[in-house]
Amino acid sequence: MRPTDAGVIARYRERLPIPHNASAVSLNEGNTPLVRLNSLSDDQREIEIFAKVEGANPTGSFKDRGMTVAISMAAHEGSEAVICASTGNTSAAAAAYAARAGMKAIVIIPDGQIALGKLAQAMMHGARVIQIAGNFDQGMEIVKAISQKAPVTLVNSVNPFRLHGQKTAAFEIVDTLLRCPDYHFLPVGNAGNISAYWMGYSEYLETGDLARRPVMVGCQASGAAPFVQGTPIERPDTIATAIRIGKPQSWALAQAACEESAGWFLGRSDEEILAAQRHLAQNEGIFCEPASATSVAGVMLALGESAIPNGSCVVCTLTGQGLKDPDTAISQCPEPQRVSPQIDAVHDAILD
Ligand code: AN7
Repeated sequence: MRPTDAGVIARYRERLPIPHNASAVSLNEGNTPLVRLNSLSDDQREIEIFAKVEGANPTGSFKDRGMTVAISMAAHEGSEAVICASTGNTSAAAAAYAARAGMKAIVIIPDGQIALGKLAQAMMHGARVIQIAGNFDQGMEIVKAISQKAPVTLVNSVNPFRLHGQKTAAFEIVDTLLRCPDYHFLPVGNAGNISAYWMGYSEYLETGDLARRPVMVGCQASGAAPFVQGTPIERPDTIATAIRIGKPQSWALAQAACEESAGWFLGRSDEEILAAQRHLAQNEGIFCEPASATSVAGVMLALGESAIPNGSCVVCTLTGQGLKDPDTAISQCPEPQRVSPQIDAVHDAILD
């Protein structure tokens, strides 16, 4: 593959609603690793568990798949500026792809509730960063209103091109496994991604590339679990700031994905989410951000409840890279030992 042939638009263009004369604004996103989780797979029960490692995307999250399509279309339509509300990853991706397209990015973030790496990305890519003394849901209402009256393109996942880009992750999973997973677990915040995966699996079903679709399991943080509670919530709270969302924009689509697939939503506590994050880091060598570990915490719960039948193939999406949130990582690990710079001192310390 030549470098110019990489990226989700180049690889799946015929399945995306993009005019032939629109050029791709791409950072060669997609084609992310599907890694077998050996510590959770069970040979005796013939349960195979895979992680789709979306942190391997150019800006470190799955948002790049949707952003390449949304920004390419915004550029094609002559837009000079894009806007989004974000818990962090959307703002990082919007800022990067807008920079590549020569467009202005405006990002609205909740004050003090965004992981440091994501803030660094938005700032470094030159976005106009506006912090509001409110949460993501309030930011979402503001950007929807502004994009109605100002000449800026909204690039949150209510922009349909975002979901079309993100559905390519489902295509890649099927193209790699050469089969349909039986179960697909993923973290749910604003609910765009679960809707996009369902769209992807459904399109493969329509074109005969699949004979059936997986059961979709949406995993939320207990403190920010509107789908589990069955109603939007006013004050979502979780250490997994990426999914600190109480009023998901793609509610109906996500609900439909869950119902049509005979799936379910589940909630996991912050402690369980962090335990899953550490488990992946320490047993699989995969460093994902806390929100992403929610899908694995969900798989662990389902395995414990025997909700996964023997012989199942399970995929969980790890939506973002662990380096995005160094504070949360460091705060749950023992401090590095300090010793004097002498052979004996270091020797004693490591044998301790
Ligand atoms: C790592 O960046 O909503 O259910 O503004 O960053 O499609 O919202 C991030 C969401 C999961 C939830 N994992 O996906 C934003 C934003 C990570 C995320 C989700 C997000 P959706």
